[in-house]
Amino acid sequence: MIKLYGFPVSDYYNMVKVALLEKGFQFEEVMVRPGADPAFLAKSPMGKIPCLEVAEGFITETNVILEFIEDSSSDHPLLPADSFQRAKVRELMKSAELYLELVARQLFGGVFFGAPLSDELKQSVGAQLDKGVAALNKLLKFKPYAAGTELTYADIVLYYSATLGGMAVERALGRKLADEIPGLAAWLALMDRNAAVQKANRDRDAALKAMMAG
Ligand SMILES: N[C@@H](CCC(=O)N[C@@H](CS)C(=O)NCC(=O)O)C(=O)O
Repeated sequence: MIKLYGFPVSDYYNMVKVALLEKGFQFEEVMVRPGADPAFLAKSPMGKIPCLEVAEGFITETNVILEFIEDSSSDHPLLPADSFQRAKVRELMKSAELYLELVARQLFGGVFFGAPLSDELKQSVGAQLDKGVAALNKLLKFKPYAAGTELTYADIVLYYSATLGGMAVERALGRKLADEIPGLAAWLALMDRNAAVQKANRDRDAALKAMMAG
């Protein structure tokens, strides 16, 4: 059976988990924290999560895993059939990751793990965010989904980038993504009703609770 290695608090892990759930794959979750444990590095060369194990071996890098999931099952496609529209979905996936998730991620140490958050860092992230948000506003459709009328991987990547990233941005910079991205709030509410997202979020919240308690 497919195994998903990682930790349910991770936004990248949840992108893959939601895709597997949404496509109806059977899989087992293996709890592992990212790091330099040689046994894990043998599976995930950078020690990052998520990592997917299939019959043939291991796959890392979320966007690559998502493409693999799509290539592995034609049921319930999460990419459009038309090649231009597929590219537009991939453009949104990449933009959400590069210009929102990875920008906000620079704040995670300060916001979630008590590292120093310098004014310089906040200013730099704020300026990167201005550009990222402007770019996303040009690409997002919200009709009602991120790339158009159907749920795609762009929704899944954007959802976890905008929720965890949005939390860090709000706490560190006092900026609410929903105030800057028209349509985001209604779309987040739509995504919150998705059964796969609900399952991943329930597991995430339980893992967070256990982390806080222990
Ligand atoms: N490029 C990786 C990024 C994944 C990633 O950053 N995962 C985090 C957890 S959310 C991680 O493993 N961090 C540990 C590290 O960066 O060493 C992907 O697309 O899967």
